[in-house]
Amino acid sequence: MAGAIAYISRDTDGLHWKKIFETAFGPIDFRTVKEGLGNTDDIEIALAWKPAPGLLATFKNLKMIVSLGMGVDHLLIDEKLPAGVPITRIMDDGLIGQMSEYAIFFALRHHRDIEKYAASQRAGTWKPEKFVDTIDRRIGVMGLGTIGQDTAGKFVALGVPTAGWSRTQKTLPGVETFHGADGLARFLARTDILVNVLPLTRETRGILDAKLFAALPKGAYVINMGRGGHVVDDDLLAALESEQISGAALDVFNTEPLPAGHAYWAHPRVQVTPHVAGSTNPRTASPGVVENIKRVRSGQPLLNTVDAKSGY
Ligand code: NDP
Ligand code: OXD
Repeated sequence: MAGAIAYISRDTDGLHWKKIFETAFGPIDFRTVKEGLGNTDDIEIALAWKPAPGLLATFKNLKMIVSLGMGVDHLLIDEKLPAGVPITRIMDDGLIGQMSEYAIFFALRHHRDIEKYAASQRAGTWKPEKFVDTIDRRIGVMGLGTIGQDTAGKFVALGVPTAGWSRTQKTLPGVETFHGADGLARFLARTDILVNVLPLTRETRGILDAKLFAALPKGAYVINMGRGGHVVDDDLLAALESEQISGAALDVFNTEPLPAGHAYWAHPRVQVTPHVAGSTNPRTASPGVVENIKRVRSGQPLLNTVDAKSGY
């Protein structure tokens, strides 16, 4: 039998993955961190979500690390990550679609004043809000990777003026694109609803700060589905207080779970969701993982590899 596949996540039991691998490969040696990993010298492949720092370095015969999330910051923060072992990430069409749904839902909820109407309904008041033309509610997507491109494309399909910002130059149908530090101010100045879907790296940590909020038009709305580490929380709270930012939908937080008593919980213009904008779906994520296991075992180049240097 080939080397063991280890499932390293405390969030779920991994049984879906076990079944998928048995269908693809027949009987397998599948181990989980919850049930015990046994002799870790047997482990060839590690599927990981937030592994304990230093754990992967103890697997002496590891051939591939697979991030169970599309974000990989949870792996790269491990200073002892075994050098030379390739890191790949899931490429999950289902999750990508969920992320776009999340952004579209909160953008439209803001654009169509649904929260205000919910408050009016509670008060028994018939009160049409001021009409805002869709072409005057400009979307800006920060991060034009696999998720940002899908999200931006779906906003374009809705007829919303859509821009995107990335590190390197991009050309995308219907999307006004900006890139690099030089393009950021122009991107922000034309953005009424900001969707953050950047990866968390040395360069992007704390990017959603007072300076960035001030560069958006007054009353802009923020949707953060990237990582909590992108946001300077005190700056966002101050921008909400001054109404520079009119509201925010936040899925990810500097500390997760969001601590009890945190100002976001009770903020009337903040919607908190518990890191669920996109959930890994083994059905849609597994074909790429199965393919990569075949590839690593046959010495072929891997798909969806992560560049540890750039951090994504
Ligand atoms: P990708 O790696 O495919 O794309 C990243 C994008 O960010 C690229 O367009 C890249 O630019 C851009 N970027 C990176 N660094 C910078 C920088 N310094 N300045 C400007 N742009 C930059 O990522 P995905 O789209 O797959 O995922 C993005 C993130 O979404 C994940 O890392 C994760 O944090 C988050 N996520 C959150 C989930 C949730 O449930 N909330 C679920 C899944 C993911 P370029 O194209 O030029 O390289
Ligand atoms: C991911 C996530 O990175 O769930 O996939 O955040």
